[in-house]
Amino acid sequence: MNKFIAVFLFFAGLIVCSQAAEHVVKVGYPEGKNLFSPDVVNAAMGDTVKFVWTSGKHSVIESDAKGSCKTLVSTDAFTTEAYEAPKEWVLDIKEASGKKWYYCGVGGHCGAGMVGTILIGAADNKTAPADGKAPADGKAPADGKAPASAAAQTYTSAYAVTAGVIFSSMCMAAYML
Ligand SMILES: [Cu+2]
Repeated sequence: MNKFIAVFLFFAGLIVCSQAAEHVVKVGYPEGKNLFSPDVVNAAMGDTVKFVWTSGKHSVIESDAKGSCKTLVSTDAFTTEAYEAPKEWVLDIKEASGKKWYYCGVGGHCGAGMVGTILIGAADNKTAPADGKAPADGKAPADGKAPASAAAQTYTSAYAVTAGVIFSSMCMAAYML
């Protein structure tokens, strides 16, 4: 393994990551109660959240607070009709940061906990360093400067390759999910 491979892997990961991700939220009754699954999604600007009705009749209505069953009063608020499965509805994330909450407007569902949250621009599961430097907690130099010895250089390469591989696979996994 050499630095070229590390750099290649890192940028491959970056390219995959810079593409918009699609987050799927199941809408229905998959686990013994009406719910959105997952009920919390981490999204970034340009991503989409695809709601997939799996069973029953449900709607997706933007609410005014976490866990709230009250419709957000805003011209930008999103809302759907009450659809029956199978149905798909896609929400585009146009904001750089913030939170969106939503609930199901079908009788009794929200009160029973059919609510969801979209966290936009929040820290998510991309743990690899964004600047491409090796992690500071390992044996690689914490300041990111070129190491003085060949042994240290090997460590830097190994960390960069590891970070590149982890970063790439996490991003690809996130992209494919
Ligand atoms: Cu519902």
